[in-house]
This record gives sequence, structure tokens and C-alpha cells, in this order.
Amino acid sequence: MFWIGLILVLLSSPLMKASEPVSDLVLSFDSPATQFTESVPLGNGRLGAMLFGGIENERIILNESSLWSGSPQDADRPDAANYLPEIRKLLIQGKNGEAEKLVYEHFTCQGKGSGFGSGKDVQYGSYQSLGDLNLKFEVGQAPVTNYRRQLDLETGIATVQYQQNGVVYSREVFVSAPGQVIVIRLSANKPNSINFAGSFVRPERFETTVDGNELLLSGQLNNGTDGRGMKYCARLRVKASDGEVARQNNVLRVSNATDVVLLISAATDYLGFAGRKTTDPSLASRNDVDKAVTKSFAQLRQAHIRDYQHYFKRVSFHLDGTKEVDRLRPTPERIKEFGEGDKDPSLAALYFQYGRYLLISSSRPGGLPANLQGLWAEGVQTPWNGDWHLNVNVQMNYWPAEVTNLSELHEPLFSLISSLQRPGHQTAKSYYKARGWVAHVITNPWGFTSPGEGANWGSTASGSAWLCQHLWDHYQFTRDKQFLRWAYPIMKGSARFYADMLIEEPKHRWLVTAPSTSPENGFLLGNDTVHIVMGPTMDQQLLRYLFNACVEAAFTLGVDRQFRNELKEKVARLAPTRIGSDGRVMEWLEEYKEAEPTHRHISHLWGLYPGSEISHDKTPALAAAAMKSLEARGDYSTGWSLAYKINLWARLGDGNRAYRLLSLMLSPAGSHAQGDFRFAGGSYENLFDAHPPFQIDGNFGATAGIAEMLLQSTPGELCLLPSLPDAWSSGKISGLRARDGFEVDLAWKNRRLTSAVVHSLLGRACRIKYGQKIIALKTSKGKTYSLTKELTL
Ligand code: FUC
Repeated sequence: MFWIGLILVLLSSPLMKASEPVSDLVLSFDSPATQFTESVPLGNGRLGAMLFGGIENERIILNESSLWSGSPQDADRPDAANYLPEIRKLLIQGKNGEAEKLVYEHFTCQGKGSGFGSGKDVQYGSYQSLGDLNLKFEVGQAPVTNYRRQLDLETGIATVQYQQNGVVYSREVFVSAPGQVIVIRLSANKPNSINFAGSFVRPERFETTVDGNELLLSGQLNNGTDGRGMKYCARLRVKASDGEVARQNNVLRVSNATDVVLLISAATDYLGFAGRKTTDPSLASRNDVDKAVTKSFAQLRQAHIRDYQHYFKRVSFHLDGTKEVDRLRPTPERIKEFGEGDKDPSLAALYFQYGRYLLISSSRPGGLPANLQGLWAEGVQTPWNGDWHLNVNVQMNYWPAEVTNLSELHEPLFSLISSLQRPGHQTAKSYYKARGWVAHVITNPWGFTSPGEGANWGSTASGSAWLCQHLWDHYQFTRDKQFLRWAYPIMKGSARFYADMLIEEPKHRWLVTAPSTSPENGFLLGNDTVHIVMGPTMDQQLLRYLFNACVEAAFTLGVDRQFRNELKEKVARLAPTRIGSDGRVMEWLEEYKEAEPTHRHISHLWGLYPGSEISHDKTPALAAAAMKSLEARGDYSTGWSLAYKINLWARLGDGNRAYRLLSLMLSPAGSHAQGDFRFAGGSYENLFDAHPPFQIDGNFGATAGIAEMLLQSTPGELCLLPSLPDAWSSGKISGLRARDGFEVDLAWKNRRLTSAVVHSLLGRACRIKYGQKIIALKTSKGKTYSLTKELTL
């Protein structure tokens, strides 16, 4: 009965006409994808799918977020600490080159480390794609018309539609979190028109079999030692309304069907950070698909939409000014023209919501955090192993979590942080003879906390401090004491490490980290480029943040008086952020000459964003120096670096400059590179960020940046429309979150605020700033305050 109903709906639904209005929330394409970065991403936090929408060959790249090669290892050098005094002595003597040599030889990880970013067959491992599902359709020679491929961010559903031989063919795809399956529906408005062969494939280490109406993919990845690593299994179950389902070798053939639903489940035997019970991937994937098969397509679809919109609908964002005809254009064409003027503001709104969509789809409580690829990866050796980089990248993934009202989705990062304590404790001891725990630059699901294998990039010692900022920031947004009780011991362990690890530098007697680096940036000493230093500015800013946060957290919880005192003493002695003779923020303790003045990392501005020790109000001289630093670094860079600069300029109150960075971000990947990949950041056809290659941090960073242009907050203070660019003359946004538990709705016209509504979730007091106006607001929990009159008169 249900199937007949569906068919009737289809028969009566005409193909979407070009004149139909398209919402701000649709990515659209007029042809199938020919490569990964043209396909559309779908996901439920654990399972991912990239839909190509081919007519003769549909390719869907499948992912499961825990699918990693490699295995747990002890990568700490047992004798590293023996070399620490010598390394420090050389640094104090200014012999950084010699210190770097020692770090290379004795203070990196032991073994192969990340395999220089190609670690799939070493113990570090690599995040891998699960494989491809290929659907080969019998289509004949007749011309295809009215092709349209879309991703609707309102529903989290992708569709493909086209016409051939008078038949309208439709596909609808989503990944259900409640159902834990990928759901693909194929339909035609003429009976018995669907014929295809389905198969699974992956580059290596797989087997496929067919069992009744089920197609199976299974295998075992390399653990980097005896080859017997993680096991995985994916399953496709076919549910056809009519026609025939038959097996042909390792292919499942569906003939003469009218309506077909494909359900795909997948699992691995990864234990999870929390040491969850081992799953038998075959059993787990069978359970999921068995459950899903009892539900109708409509039920699965409805449950998916309800679950997805529970997150997505919290924020709405609209920017005026894009003509209907431009909104209807395929997304890749809009990207090509975005930088050419102000005619398409709504693409920026779409891009912002896409960032939220990507976080909802790649990071769910109980799962793994979004990695360098989110969870969408092609192939078995992903760029930089698709891991979690701790010197900006994984943190950037979570920059939008709180402010764009997706606070619960921050949780997977918190679990990752918690999981690093045990191995990080060992690393702290082995290298620094310090208490507490530390993580350096890279980590994986196997608890890697040692320095990387290259001294120039792998020795930054403040990865764990930066991670802990997320714990404290989550608390600042939510004031969730129960969370703080859980998080504080992690922060304390991190602070314990740094409090032990600091040394006194001889010139000013400041306390500094040593050895460390300013992430990946080098300076010239004679003819050499050197990276290893004491007290790079970023470390010092991070430790100021961490120590102060720990003091406040311990005070709030009424614990650790002695430790609080120790931290208070030490925080006062940390090297301050300083301005150099050239007027820029100093990146290191000394005024070194950068080897690469336009380097993508801008770590010494951490205190401006995501930290908050630099601002026009509190530290005007440093804010001016930060501007100079940014000018000197230049705008052009990799994707994530462009995104970082949006946030930095937004914090500096320069909306037009932030917008210029956003325009570079929303340019076709590589279009500003002039042959130099270091400046090739931008967007691919599917709006994925191009490092290049695809790296999702830029999507998330730019989403946070857009929020930062419209609302900024520190505890007790909200700043409305702090960096509104001329290009966004009129618009509205609702549902952004501010620290101390406020939700904010804003509207503006001709660049002037026309409506400001603040919902107080916690009943805290705050100051609200708009331009020169400041109002003090006392609030009651759960009450809503309209401030339009006070702020706009
Ligand atoms: C950091 C960056 C690179 C890249 C890599 C994954 O090391 O410097 O640009 O994003 O992470």
C-alpha cells in the first residue's frame, strides 16, 4: 500500500521548473560530479556519503568516521629527557640551530611518526574511505534533459533528477542519525523503468560478496606491524517495490523496478576513546540494517529530518541583495562570480549555513571529532592522514560550535581531549620529566601525543593547552558546572604539565616554554632557517589563558588553593605579548627575520582570536600592532589561513577587510595562486574549502568568522554588528549564542541596526555594545529582552 502511495506521489510531481524559487539553503548543480570536490557531502556524524549523481554511473563515496589504519604505539623516545638540559642550554645561549639539530636527533618521536603525512602503512595510520558504492544504470542512448542535482540544507537531503525517454528519474539520499544508515531512494515516474547493477569497491584490503538482496563489503586494514589492524564491514540491503533483484558474481542486479530503497550500514571494531565494547562489525552493521528495513522510506526520512532540524533550525540567516535569477544559478557559477562585486550576498549566508550543516553531519555526541576531512575522504591515503592536527586545524573545526548554537556537537572534541591524558602523561614524563599531560602537533584515534617526526613542525609543545581552551570556552558559553567538574581535572593536568615545564629565560627572567616552535614558521639565523625556540608568543598567550582559566575554574569549584597560588605566581611571570621595532606583534622572544614573511600560520595573533588578550578597547597598541602583522602576512594564503584572517579582522572591527578575506575564500580554488600553491586557498565547486587539497577546517573557520562579524562576546559583554561589511547592507540573523548564556537575534537595514533581541538563558547580567552605545542589562533566566529602542534611538 505504502509503495503504491509513493508511486502516485511521484507520478503527479512534475520535474522542478527553473522558475521555482530556490531558497538560500540549496547547493545546486546542473551536471553530475566528475570528481570528489564536485560531489555533495551527507553525514550523520559517523557515516558519510559523497553523492556524484551520475546518469550512467552513480558513484557514492562511503565513509565511517573510525575507519583508521595503524594501531596504538609507544612513540615516546625513552631517553629524550636526557637531552632536554642540553637543548635548553643551547637555546639560552642563542644557539637555536644547534638546539634544533639535537631536537631532530633525540627529541622527536621514535619510529616513523606520521610517515611524513603518508602514514597509512605505519603505526600512526591514516583515516581512510570505506569504499565506493557504484550503481551502473542501463540508460541507452536517448538524450537526458532537465538534469538537476541539489543538496538542501534545510532537510539534509540530496536529490538528483533528470528526464530521459519521457521518464522522470529521481534519487533522494540522506544519512540518518536515528537510523544509523545511509538511505538512497531511486524512483521513476513510469513503472518498471529502473535497471542497475550495484557493487562495492575500494583500492585495497577488501572483499565483496552478495547474499540474497544484500551486498557486503568487508576487510581488515594494516595496523603497521603484523598487518592485522582494524576490521570493517559495510552492507547494502535492497528493498524494491517490484521487478527483480538478482545476484551476478559480486554484483547485485536490480531489474524492471519502479521504486527502490537502498539501505547501507557500516561498522568497524574500533573500541572508541572511551573503550566502548568491541563490536563485531558484521553483526553491528547487520543490526542497523535489520532495524532500518522495518521502517518505511517515509518514516526514515521523517525521523532524519526531525533529528537534523533539531540542530539546524536554531540559527537562521538571511542577507538581502541577491536577485532571484542569481540565487537560481548553479553553485559553482556563483562561486566564480562572488568576488566580482556585491551582487550575491546570499551566497555568504549559504556558506555560513553550510558550515553548520557540515558540523552537524560530521560531529555527533559519542562519536569521533571532525578530522581534517570532516569525515568525507576519498581513497586510503588521505592528505596528512586525515588526522587531528593540534596546532590550529582541529580547533578551527570547532570554532563555530558554540557561537552558531551547536554546543552539544563540541562533545566529540572533549572526548578526544580527555583520551589524550593517559598517553600524554607518559609523553610529559619521557620528554620533560614533568607531571601532568601534554600533546604536541598531531594525534590520531590511537592516542598519539609524542612530538612529530620533524623538529621544524612537530615540536610545538602547546597543542594540549590550545585544546583545553575549548573546555573552558564551552563552560563560558554554558556555565554548566557539571561539565566543569568533569573538565577541570583535564585542564589542571594540562596546566600542571606547563607549570613544571616552564623555564626562566635569562634576559628578562620571564617564564617560557622550551623547546617549542611558533607553529611551522621559521626564521633566519645566518644562512639557516631555524624553528626551535624558547617561548614563542603563541605558547605564552595560550598559557596565560590556560593558567587564568584554571585559577578561575578551581575557585568556582572551591578546590586546589595551593595550585591556584602557584599558577597565579607563574602567570604573572610569563613572557608578555610584545611589539617589535617594526610595529608588529613579535612572534618570538627575539626580533628574528622570518624565512617566509607571508607564512600561512599567524599564531602570534592567537591572543586576538580565538584568545581575547588583544583588543582595541583593552590593548589598543597591541591591536594596532596586530593589524600591522596581518598586513605584513598578506591576505592570500591557504584555505584555513584565509578563514583565520576573517576572524582576526572581524575582531579588529574591520568588516570590509574580513569580507575581502571571505571573498578570497569564496573564489574558485587556486584562482589567486599565481602558480604558488601556498596562495591557492578558496572553494571547490561543492563549497568545500581548498587548502588545497580539500581540508574542512577552512569551512568551519569561515563560518565562525561570519558569526564573529555579526556578534562578538566575552564573559559579561556582547558586541552587536561589530564588523558589518558594506556588502551586507541589509539582513537578519537569529539564534547566535554569546558567552554567559545569551541567544541573540539581530536585523539591520542600510548598515544600521533595526532590531536587537536578547534571550537570557541563565539570567546573568551583561553589557551590550552597539557602535558607541553601551547598555547595561540585568536579566532573569528564560526572559527575552528587546533592545531595539535603546540601541537605535
Ligand atoms: C598544519 C598546516 C598545514 C596543513 C596541515 C594539515 O600543519 O600548517 O597547512 O593544514 O596542518
